[in-house]
Amino acid sequence: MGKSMITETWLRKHRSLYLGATRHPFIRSIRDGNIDLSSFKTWLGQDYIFVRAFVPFVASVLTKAWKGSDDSSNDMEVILGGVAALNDEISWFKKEASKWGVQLSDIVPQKANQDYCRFLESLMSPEVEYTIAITAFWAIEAVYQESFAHCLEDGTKTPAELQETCQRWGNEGFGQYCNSLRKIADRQLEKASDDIITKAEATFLRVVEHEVEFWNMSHGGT
Ligand code: HMH
Repeated sequence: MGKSMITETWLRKHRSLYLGATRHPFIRSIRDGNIDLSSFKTWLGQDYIFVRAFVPFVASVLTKAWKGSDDSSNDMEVILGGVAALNDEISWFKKEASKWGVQLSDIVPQKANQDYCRFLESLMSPEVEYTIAITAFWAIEAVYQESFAHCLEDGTKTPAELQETCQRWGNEGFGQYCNSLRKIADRQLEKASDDIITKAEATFLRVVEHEVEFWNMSHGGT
C-alpha cells in the first residue's frame, strides 16, 4: 500500500473512535428528531466561541502553507477559501443566535471548549510543522462535515428548523472542500518522515477526542 492515503489507514485503524465523533448521541438526536432544543442552543453559543478561536488557527495554517507546502499556491487557495467560509459562518452564527434567542455576548466557554481552543492555540506555534497543522485542520472540518451530512440522509427525521444548520456543514460543496484538505494532508504526509507521521496521527486522534468532548458538552444535562 505504501505511504499514500495515510488518512485512509488512520480512519480504518481508529474507526470506532471516529464514529464516536461523527455518530455521537448529539448528532443522532438531531437525525432522529428528538433533540432537546436547549442542547442545540448550548452547542450554538459554544460553537460560536470555538469558531472565533478557529479563525486565527486557520490563518496560522495559511501562514505555514506559504513556506511549508510543496504546492503552496494550490494550498493557499484552498485554505483561503476556508477563511472566507468562516467569515460567512460568523455572520450566520449571529443570525442564528438571534433566531433562537441566544445572547452571544453572555456565553461563557465551558471546559471542553476551553481545552479545545487551547489545543488549537498550541498548534499555532511556528514550531509546529505545516503537515501537522493541515492534518488537524482537515480532521476538524471532516468531523463536522460527516456528522451533519449524516443528518441529511434520506429517511432521517431532522427537524425543519435545524436543516439549515446541517446544510451548512453537510452540503456537497463543504464535502468537496474537506476532500481538498484531505488531499493536501495526504500529499504532505506521503513525503513526511516517520516521526512527523507519528505526530500527525496523534494530532488526528486528539482532534477526534476533542470533537467527542465538544458534543458531550452540548449534549450534557439531557
Ligand atoms: C467544534 N469543530 C467544531 N466546530 C466547528 N465549527 C467545526 C469543527 C467545523 O468548522
